[in-house]
Amino acid sequence: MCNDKGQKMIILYNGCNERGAAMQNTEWWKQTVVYQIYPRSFKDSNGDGVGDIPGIIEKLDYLKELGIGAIWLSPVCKSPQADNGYDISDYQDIDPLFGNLADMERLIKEASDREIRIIMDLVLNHTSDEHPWFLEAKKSRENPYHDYYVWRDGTPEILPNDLKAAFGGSAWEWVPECGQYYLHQFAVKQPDLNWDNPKLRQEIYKMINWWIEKGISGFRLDVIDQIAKEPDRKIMAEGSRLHDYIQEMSRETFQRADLITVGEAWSATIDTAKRFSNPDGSELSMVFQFEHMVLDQQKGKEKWDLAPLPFVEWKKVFTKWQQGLHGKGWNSLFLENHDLPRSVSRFGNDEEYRTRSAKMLATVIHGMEGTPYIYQGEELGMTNIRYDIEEYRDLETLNLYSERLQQGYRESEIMQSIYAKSRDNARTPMQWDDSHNAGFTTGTPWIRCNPNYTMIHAKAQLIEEDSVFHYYQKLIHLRKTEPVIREGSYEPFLEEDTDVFAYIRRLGRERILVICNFTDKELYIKELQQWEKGKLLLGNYREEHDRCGLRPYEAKIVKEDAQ
Ligand code: TEU
Repeated sequence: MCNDKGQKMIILYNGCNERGAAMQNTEWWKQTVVYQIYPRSFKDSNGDGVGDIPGIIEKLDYLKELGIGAIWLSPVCKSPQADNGYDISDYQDIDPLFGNLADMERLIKEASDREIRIIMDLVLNHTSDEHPWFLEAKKSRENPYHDYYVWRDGTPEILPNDLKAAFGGSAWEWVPECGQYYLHQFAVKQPDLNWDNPKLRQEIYKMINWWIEKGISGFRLDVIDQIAKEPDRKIMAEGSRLHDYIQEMSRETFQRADLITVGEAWSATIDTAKRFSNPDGSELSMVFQFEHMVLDQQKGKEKWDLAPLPFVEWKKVFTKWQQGLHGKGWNSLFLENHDLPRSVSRFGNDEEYRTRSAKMLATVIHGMEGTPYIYQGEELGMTNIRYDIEEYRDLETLNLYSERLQQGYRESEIMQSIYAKSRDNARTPMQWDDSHNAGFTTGTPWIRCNPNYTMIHAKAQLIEEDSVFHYYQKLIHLRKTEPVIREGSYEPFLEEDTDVFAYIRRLGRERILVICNFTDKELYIKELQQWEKGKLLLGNYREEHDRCGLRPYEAKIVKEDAQ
């Protein structure tokens, strides 16, 4: 059997891929909406305070009702949890915190019964330092696993170079048994794998194929642009062999089935994204790029160095990606994930206009070309949190706090950065109902619930016709029924306007306008007169009173059949 990329496909198992035969030649992942679950914060089924796989199974009907077609599951493999699962010690087993392999198999089956596919998070740049490969590797230079990791000579006093780790401190850690340093781009407990070793690469491919055979429909590839690092040249992302490795991995694994693959690539540019998401299928389906996520910080500094969002520039980043990949690659569309703050707190108004602005932000993203990703709780308009420093759990936040204190920053200033950008903003427990601990757990949650769960929760939103949840449901439905939203070209509208985000999508004779007011002011847009005859497909106010008017945080999608 061949897909439309002309590649041979082997259907390996009974699951969505086989059942959905009609979808096989249509790149199903261009037609679907993905929902990201951060398992530890989603739903706890056994009262230990940590979300788990049986908890996810309990909530599949909720996700079915929302209308999503796939779940991206943040890591559930065995892990000491130094970085909440992004430090894997066994790729082929489930961490007991989350359940066991039988639970995972049941999840795949139960999701498939509801036409929902499971996308696993593959962390291939590094393992845990407790992975058996690393336990062997650090025994001696002669150990057969030594070369699975990245080592450099030095002395305890002299580091190989001044490379820094993403979570603070040097990227090099000394191992006296070997008389060498190992590289860790992230925490000390996350040693980097050496992709230049062909045996390691084969072990990884074997493991990926094992998961494909279990019925996994795709993979999100953690920091995939960093696997081909060249630490001596201080090149961490986009090393010279990166695309060779991705193409080899794709040939040996992904191309054997009809999968979705999305690589996390902070370094991606339009040019590299065209390679990553080449329509010939030689690499991945798409990447997560972050250009729209790094503008509200001071130029050349870190995310903690806050700056107001340059709105017009932000819109232009979207235009660049929408136009740059049209017909030449594929975009992922998102405003949130488990590493980012809540979008309604960041780009909207999480007080008076929370509901309205959450819907408005959803409209901006879901009107574009690409595959939209919803992060758990985004569909409820969940907001950022402010904890005392002792209550934060994320190692990045905690390291930053002590590092900046040492550097002489004022505590209040550090806390402002943490309130705005800490990864824990997105990691508070999912708000299911207004019972104790938001219906997330019967025990003590691993991280405190956002106290606003008494007001913001799924139970109420499932009842309330006008809820953020139901608005997302409508957007997902619209994407299914309107080819122009899935495939149309993109053209900015009112590009220099400092209050309004608007664009036009075109496909054949059809065109739609997406227009969103990013302020709490009433606006009059005379250019909307040209759209007077159009039909309002969706809006976030009950009724439209004036085609040219935009109320606070109003969003509209208007469709017109061109003459
Ligand atoms: O994130 C990669 C990454 O670069 C982030 O750590 C990012 O720099 C940071 O969140 C922004 O401040 C991936 C995972 O998504 C993240 O959860 C992991 O901690 C990281 O890789 C290491 O595996």
